[in-house]
Amino acid sequence: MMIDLRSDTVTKPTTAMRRAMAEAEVGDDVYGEDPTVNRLEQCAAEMAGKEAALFVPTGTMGNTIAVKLHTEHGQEVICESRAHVLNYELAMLAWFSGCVARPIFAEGGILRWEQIRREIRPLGPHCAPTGLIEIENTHNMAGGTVYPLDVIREIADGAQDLGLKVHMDGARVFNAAEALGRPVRELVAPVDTVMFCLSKALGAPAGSMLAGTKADMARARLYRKRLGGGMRQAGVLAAPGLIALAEHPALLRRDHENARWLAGELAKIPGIAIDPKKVETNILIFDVSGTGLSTSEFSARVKSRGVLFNGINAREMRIVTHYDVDRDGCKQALDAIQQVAAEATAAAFAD
Ligand code: TLP
Repeated sequence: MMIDLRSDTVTKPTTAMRRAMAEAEVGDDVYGEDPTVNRLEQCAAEMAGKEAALFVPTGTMGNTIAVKLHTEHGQEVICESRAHVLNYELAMLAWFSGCVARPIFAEGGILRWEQIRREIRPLGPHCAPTGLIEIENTHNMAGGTVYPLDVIREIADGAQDLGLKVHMDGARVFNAAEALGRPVRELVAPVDTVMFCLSKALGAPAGSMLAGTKADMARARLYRKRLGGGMRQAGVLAAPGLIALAEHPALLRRDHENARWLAGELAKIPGIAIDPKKVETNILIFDVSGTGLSTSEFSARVKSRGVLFNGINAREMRIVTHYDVDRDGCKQALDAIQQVAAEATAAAFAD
């Protein structure tokens, strides 16, 4: 059995989820007649404190629809330079919405209003105007970092004063809520739309939610159809989503504890660099270049010891903790990492 720490997307549906899928009451969701999807959308809207929510197959589709809702062709979308919307969504900003990204690098992935304000552009003879501000919470490639509430509020207030909308890519907003000890609805109250994933740390086999105003979600439904996301008897997927929302937020604390524990142990390994204080949720990003190995070599060597995780560039690797890997699994992963690093550093000295 491999210990799979590549992502929290790899979580398998629980027995309760599989049972709920088998027993789900369904209808045609394109007619709005799937009772389980309707319940999920209502439940998600309540948890997000928004008027309405829409069930979408993926986080990528949720973000794509949100960008389309708030922008016009030929505009810029401000985001952090390591944002998922910019780097991992096949240029959907451009492909579907006709926008370009205006990336800003921010320490820890957390943008501040002051940085954003400097990059906002009006329409001019040379400039494309800003159409939308996008923030990612938690920030995946910055290591699962969490937006402080006052920073979200400041960004949303500043944007509102200028008539701009804010979308939160909250793929892991439940992890942010757990880390802050605040309900999700409080974190997303200041933003216009939020997308969050059921299929990541919350453990559902598929699906994400987009939440916002009733009017925006009515338009979003049409964009979802255009993108091929009208899913008919989708209740079989919504049913595990309801369990994910009801039961799995409470499990995230354990994932965060495992991540912090792993970070503390990794920091002790010669050749590996990580600041455990920066690990706030379930994502660890650490530098293995001190071992003399490339990240692809490092992942190949841990894989041969039964552990999976990958590089995000030539020096840094990412581990994501989740409910399918308990503390014992994390210990086994740590053993493998210790062995690989020790062998590599010993070989480097022998050279
Ligand atoms: N993230 C995946 C990969 O695409 C990198 C992962 O393994 O972490 N926003 C954020 C912040 C995400 O991390 C992801 C997926 C998405 C959006 C997209 O969700 P899906 O995969 O459902 O399209």
